[in-house]
Amino acid sequence: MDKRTFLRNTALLGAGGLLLPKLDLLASSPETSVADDALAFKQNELGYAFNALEPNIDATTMEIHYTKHHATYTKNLNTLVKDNNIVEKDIMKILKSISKYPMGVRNNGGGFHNHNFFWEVMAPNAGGEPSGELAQAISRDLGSFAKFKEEFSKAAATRFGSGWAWLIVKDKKLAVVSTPNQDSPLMDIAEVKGFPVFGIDVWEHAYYLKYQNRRADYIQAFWNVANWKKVGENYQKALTV
Ligand code: MN3
Repeated sequence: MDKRTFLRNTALLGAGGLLLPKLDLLASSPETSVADDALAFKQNELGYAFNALEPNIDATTMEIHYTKHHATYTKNLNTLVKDNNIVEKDIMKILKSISKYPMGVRNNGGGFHNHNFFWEVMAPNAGGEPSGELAQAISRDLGSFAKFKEEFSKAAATRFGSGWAWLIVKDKKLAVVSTPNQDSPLMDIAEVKGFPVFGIDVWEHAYYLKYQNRRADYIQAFWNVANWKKVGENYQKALTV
């Protein structure tokens, strides 16, 4: 029996009143909650260590970003889903009709989905340039890889306050956009709607510990961790939706 199964079983026993008070306390602590397995929305596992993107993104930033910021959006979303009796389990469907949901779902559902997406478009030993159909599409729709980098970097640098810059597919073509706060181009309220294939978080929590106010330096370093393999897969997927 693994730890989680043991704790779930003890929690279930606790619900039946069969446990000693000491174990009952254990079962009610947050990290051993019986509800954990039943949560509607979960953080994707990080596919690499917190320090794997050093020196471009430091380990402490990654750890706090994943275990605190992203974890909080996820926890809040699950609470909102429960409190508002939201039955939809597909986050993309929720985002596509976000105007019908409370503002908290827009903020936390966006934060939940954007970060799951973000962890995957970064990788250790990555960077360089995309290849294949993605590379061809970038040249076709955005001029060249160099022009795309310039346009995307500018969108990220000039997003006032907190938000994201994105490479999206709209009407089968690539475009660069940015969104405020935790909004996603998938949302029906987005200024320009599309399917995101690449993106950068430009909230200060994504870079402040290492780069302080130098957002431009963070954006420049971000190109060194761009996971073009995953972005290429996202692009293929985007063409089918
Ligand atoms: Mn963030």
